[in-house]
Amino acid sequence: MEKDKVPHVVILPLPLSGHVKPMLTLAELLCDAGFLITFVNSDYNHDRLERVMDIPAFYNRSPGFRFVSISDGLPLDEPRLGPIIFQLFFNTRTVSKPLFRELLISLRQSTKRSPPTCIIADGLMCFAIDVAEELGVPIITFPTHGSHGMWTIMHTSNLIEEGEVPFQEESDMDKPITSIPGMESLLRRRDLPGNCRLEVENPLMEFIISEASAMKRASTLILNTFEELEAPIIVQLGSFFDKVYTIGPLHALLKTRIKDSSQSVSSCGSLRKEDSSCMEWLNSQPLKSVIYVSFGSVIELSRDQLIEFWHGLVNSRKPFLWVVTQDLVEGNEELGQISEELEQWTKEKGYMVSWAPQEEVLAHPSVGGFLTHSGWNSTLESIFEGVPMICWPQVADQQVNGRCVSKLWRVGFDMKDTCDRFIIEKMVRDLMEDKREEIIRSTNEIARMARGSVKENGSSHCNLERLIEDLRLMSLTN
Ligand SMILES: *[C@@H]1O[C@H](CO)[C@@H](O)[C@H](O)[C@H]1NC(C)=O
Ligand SMILES: CC(=O)N[C@H]1CO[C@H](CO)[C@@H](O)[C@@H]1O
Repeated sequence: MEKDKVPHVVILPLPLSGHVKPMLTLAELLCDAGFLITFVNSDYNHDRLERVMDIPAFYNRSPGFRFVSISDGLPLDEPRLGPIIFQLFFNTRTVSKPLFRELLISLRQSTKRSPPTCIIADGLMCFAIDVAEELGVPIITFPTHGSHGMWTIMHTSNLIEEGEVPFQEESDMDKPITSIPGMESLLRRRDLPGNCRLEVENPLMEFIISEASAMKRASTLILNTFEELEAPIIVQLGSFFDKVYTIGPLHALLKTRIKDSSQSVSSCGSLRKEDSSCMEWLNSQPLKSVIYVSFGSVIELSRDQLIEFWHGLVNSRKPFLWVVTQDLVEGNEELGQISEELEQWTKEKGYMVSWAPQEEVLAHPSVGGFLTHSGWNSTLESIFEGVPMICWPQVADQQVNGRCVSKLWRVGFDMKDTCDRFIIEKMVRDLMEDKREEIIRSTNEIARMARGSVKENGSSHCNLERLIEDLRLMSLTN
């Protein structure tokens, strides 16, 4: 291949860890295919990545890979969680866009590496489409949601036109939603993305609607899902995009394609230091006895909510492994006095860590259930490992994911809009024993399909091959 014909893919995630992780995984897979990769981090995330991984050693193993970073417009010492994340969204257009444009121009002029031949950008970073069009570089959009979440978000403006949104939060939250084609009998008001509970004039609504509409200007779509899980909606998405590549679960595809994936950079993609001591604790627990609890990286709980979860878990009398991040409680509110009972049980039957190696935890034979915020990436990991879920969705696509988990795929129960120790206790008991029968068969069946999809000749495996071929062609015709 001539030097100037090497595919060079510029990858631009939304600077939040749930989005960075799947993008990094894709970047590694493409690098493994012999492509040059420029991965565009925010300064904040890059700084955190440097703390958890040895980047020079990684460059040695993957000479085609380079990280660069640009500002996201927020102060470097401000944690990216809670409401400040909305500011981060808006900043992408004002702060990140001109920086990204400059970056692309300099990459083109660089004599060290061949010029970019394609951009892959997060579905919430549509400013990149403007830049790509202006500079004549092909662009692919990769919203890191599942297909159902994505399809729902794409219909936000239809929901408003049809008068289904907005609604009062106290109003009938179980009213069915009918104006999303292909999902007529699935969603209720309470299952719509968190932002649908806002006023239509809210800047966040405006942001979501315009991103969803801009995304369609990219002719190619990548999704971290697999055909067997969401086929009917994937077909519908095909009417908006020339090409749709479903290549998930990406973390599993990476493991099947790259021999030594323990060395992979995406294993550091959660951008937090993992506490592996919980693996030993899990070794000492009975088969499928443990409920694993994690609310991901951007959700904050009030003190009361944390206490409800804690009581519910303890009262269920099941051993639990709980990820309690330093900033899990809103504004780092003091927990104050904790009852003797909670402390005692937690000491005997619980284990808390500040961050867990989630993929390994879910794969551990002692883990029998997952209490999750239903972020897409956690949902996929749990599906892949055949671990049934209790969903406590809070924002964005999480509400849709929770509905799919409970109603469509029947791989868990949805606890949305409640946070009460009695309900939590009952749900944990249902999941771990009383109603496990109802869901375990479909959980195993869907896990089997997920595994099949990433194997040789599996749907996601083949789709990645096609994507790689397509990216090669792009670099030749560009
Ligand atoms: C994949 O498909 C090809 C062609 O049909 C076949 O030769 C090969 O054995 C298959 N591989 C596996 C692992 O099934
Ligand atoms: C495959 C993957 O992306 N996994 C990550 C999903 O996000 C959680 C929370 O940020 C991480 O812990 C997982 O490793």
